[in-house]
Amino acid sequence: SMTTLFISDLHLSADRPDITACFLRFMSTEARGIDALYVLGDLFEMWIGDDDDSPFHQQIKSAFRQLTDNGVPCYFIHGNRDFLIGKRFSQETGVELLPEHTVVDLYGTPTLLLHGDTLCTLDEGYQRYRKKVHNRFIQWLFFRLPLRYRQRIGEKMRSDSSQTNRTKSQAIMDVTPGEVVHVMAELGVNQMIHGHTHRPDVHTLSVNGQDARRIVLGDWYKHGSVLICTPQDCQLETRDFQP
Ligand code: LP5
Ligand code: MN
Repeated sequence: SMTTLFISDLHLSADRPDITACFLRFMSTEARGIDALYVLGDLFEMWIGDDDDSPFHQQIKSAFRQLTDNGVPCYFIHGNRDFLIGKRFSQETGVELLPEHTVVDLYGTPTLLLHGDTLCTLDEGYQRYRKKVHNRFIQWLFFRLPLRYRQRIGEKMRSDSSQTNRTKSQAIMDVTPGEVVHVMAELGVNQMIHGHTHRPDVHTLSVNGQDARRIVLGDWYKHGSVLICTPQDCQLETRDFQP
């Protein structure tokens, strides 16, 4: 019905049944019959491999499978928590994995879609770390470990990350304004949609002398968060956990 929905940063986990319930309701109600659903990363709190087939993961995967079977195209861009989502997940769900920077035609407007972590160029520690964990060989080694060990490594990385984040400034944790302009100019787009920073907003800016806009999606920590785009406009909305 001429609607495209964007979500990101749900950080789904078995520990947060409130988020899961809100997401499952979203999938079985307002996501039905739309033109497309885009998930721009951090769908999961963490992902250590497609072989982690817990009942919780099965529940989430079947929600995507039902939607794609109903004819709604679903797309996913990796976040910094779930960059290990792979082909098997895609086959099981019917969700198409897109490259980290993807330009789509959003009702006539070329729009760059990305998670947003690549725009945080002042966070040098993170960018160095990112390069390592995106390395194919390091990932191959990681996947050779039993699931339990990967789980433990993931949990350790999570606690280290929230520890170091406390000492980082807000400017370092946000996108670098110059990088936003640079990336948009390079790809020749006037619109960008991303998540990661958990600062939902619509920013206007100028790229090569043209009006541009950057839409930032919200996280699902206290409520659901969705960007609703129609041929007319895009609107950020929230969804209560307890409707
Ligand atoms: O995630 P969040 O919100 O806490 O902070 C992010 C950045 N942190 C991360 C780390 C993830 O949270 C951990 C996810 C685990 C995934 C599953 C395990 C996969 C293992 C894969 C092995 C192939 O993304 C944080 C940013 C913040 O966003 C804001 O943008 O600042 O960045 C960091 O905390 C990174 C530190 O600054 C640098 C840590 C250096 C550690 C180097 C270890 C390298 C190990 C490589 C080999 C396994
Ligand atoms: Mn993120």
